[in-house]
Amino acid sequence: MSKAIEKNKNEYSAKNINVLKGLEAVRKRPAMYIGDVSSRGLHHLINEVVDNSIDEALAGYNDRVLVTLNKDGSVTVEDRGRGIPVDLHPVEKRSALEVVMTVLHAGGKFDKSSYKVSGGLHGVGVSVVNALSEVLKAEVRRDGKIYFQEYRKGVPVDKVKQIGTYKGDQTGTKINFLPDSTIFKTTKFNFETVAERLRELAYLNKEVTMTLKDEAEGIEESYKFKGGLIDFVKYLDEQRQALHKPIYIEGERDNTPVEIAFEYSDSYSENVHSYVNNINTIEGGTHLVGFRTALTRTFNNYAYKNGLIKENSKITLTGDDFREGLTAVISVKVMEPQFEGQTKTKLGNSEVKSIVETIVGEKLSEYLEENPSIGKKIIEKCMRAAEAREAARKARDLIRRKNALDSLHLPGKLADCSINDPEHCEIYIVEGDSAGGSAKQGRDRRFQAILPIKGKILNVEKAKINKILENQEIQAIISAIGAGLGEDFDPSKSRYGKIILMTDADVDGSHIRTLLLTFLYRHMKELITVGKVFIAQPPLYKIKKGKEEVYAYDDNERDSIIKRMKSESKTKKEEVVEEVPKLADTINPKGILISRYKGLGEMNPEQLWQTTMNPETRTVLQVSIESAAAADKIFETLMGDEVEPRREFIEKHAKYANLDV
Ligand code: 0RA
Repeated sequence: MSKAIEKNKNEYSAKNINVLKGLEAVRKRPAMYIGDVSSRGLHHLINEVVDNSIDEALAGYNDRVLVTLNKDGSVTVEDRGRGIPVDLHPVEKRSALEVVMTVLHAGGKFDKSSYKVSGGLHGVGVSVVNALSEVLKAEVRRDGKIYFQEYRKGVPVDKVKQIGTYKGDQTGTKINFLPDSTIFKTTKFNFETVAERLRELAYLNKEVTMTLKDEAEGIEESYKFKGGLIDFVKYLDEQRQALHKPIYIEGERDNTPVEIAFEYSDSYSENVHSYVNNINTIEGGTHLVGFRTALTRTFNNYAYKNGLIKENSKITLTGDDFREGLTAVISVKVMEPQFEGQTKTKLGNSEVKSIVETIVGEKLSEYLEENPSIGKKIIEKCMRAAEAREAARKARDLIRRKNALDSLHLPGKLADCSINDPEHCEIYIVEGDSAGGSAKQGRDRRFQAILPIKGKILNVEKAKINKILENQEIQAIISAIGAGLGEDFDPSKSRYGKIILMTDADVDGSHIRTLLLTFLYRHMKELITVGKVFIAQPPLYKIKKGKEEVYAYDDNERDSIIKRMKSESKTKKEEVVEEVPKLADTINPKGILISRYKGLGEMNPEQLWQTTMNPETRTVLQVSIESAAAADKIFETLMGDEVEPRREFIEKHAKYANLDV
């Protein structure tokens, strides 16, 4: 064997060891790479592959992405990009395809001159998907040939092989993977969750058609929006009355393309969604600051120049006035994005602020010169907002003077906890005084506080801010949490580390929960983005057989408990017969008593503690915003004026599927 070959061989095996180490690291601590191993992390696998296909689209080489949820539980993602390169990688000494699929962060090693998707959990690389898959198959069409490689838990089964040729010039990549069930808590994909992301990507990349197929259900949906962000804004405002057609701004400076669509509607809330390299920057950042600054300055200049605000008038329009009723989508592409914040979804690059500010300033001024009637309408709307803001300030001052909002004067109904360490304290906001009473008795008073809420709180989606602030229940929530409200809201001042909503498992209960969530979402949003809001899960059934008493939290669990009890009865037949009570109609023949809890009030304090409040044994669902746009849409649909879309929505979703609760 010649020296050169020997050296290569050594190099090759050294690389192999590194690869195995890399894959092992991912499998050992998957959460480091994909956030968690719940349903959310599972769905990140699809996002990761799709992001790569979208990268090809951004580079101008792909117009179609097809995602298939297969019957065997695997997922296939196909695109019409350039195809992952297959030639021998000069440094790694093996096929580039194998490198991309097995080496962590190999994407970066291929001088792809597109915009990096490295925000939050995105951009970790397809090798992470490979490492977390029982089986992954990659098929590449490139230079007239079809190449293939298969992997098990990230390790190649064989070398990259040519398995055929194709006619025409349609290059592309097809990746099929089966998530590793020993890693993920669940391996069941949710059609709606995947659809939500593909729809979002279709709005953000108007040239791409996204298709989602569910083979088991036989459903297929395609998303393609010629209007791009304009269509996105229209969709967000579907159930609001728009004041004008969306305003569209597009421009590029220093290699940073900026695209924005916005409109004003009759709503009181602001619905602004920002993206960097297709990643939803839920915490905002410099691109958003640039947009807001330009909006305020340009509209104010326009208003004064055209005599819409008199020089001597008392009204000054502030940033807040231009935000009321504003629906906007901002999408920028940044070469080296820096992501900051709690969830790494806040753009930090300072240069982006002035880029966006300049582009919006120029283009919006031009637009207003050409569309004076729309300009006038918007200014008038903002003047009304300024007046309402003044009224709200007065209302707030009035209530403040009564000390109704501060935490020095806690609401009488609140049973506070005894320790004074927010991190370890939690507050249960409970529907109804009777359940509130049980919760107060059942709780661990050292760290659990209880705030009972009477009936349905105000629908904040439909009320003006002064009405919201006058509402007693809302005042109680604000002062108990103690972190202020709206612009003054400071999540670090929250008196509790967990805000847990506990409502009945019926229609009214779910309505009250939605009202509470809407309030928190609109006025204390950071509590949700930092993951402090939870939903308690009381059991739906109590199942009793003899001395054994178990709780079931859904119908499936109920059925499997009954099945187990029945099979146990078969083995001890005589004992069961003895125990069958006379009231046979409430009890099934095997002596199993099933009672359905209608409300929290039906449980005594001890039961409530045991099933729903004991941190050792309870389940609480964390409310998260995977996509702020989807969350907005949910609240608007559930709380808005129109009845028909709400009915349709509830029928379709039944639960808060998109909120990922
Ligand atoms: C590395 C380099 C290039 C493209 C890709 C990877 C790529 C990855 C995936 C994953 C799914 N679809 C994909 N398509 C492409 C650049 C290719 C070139 O320069 O020709």
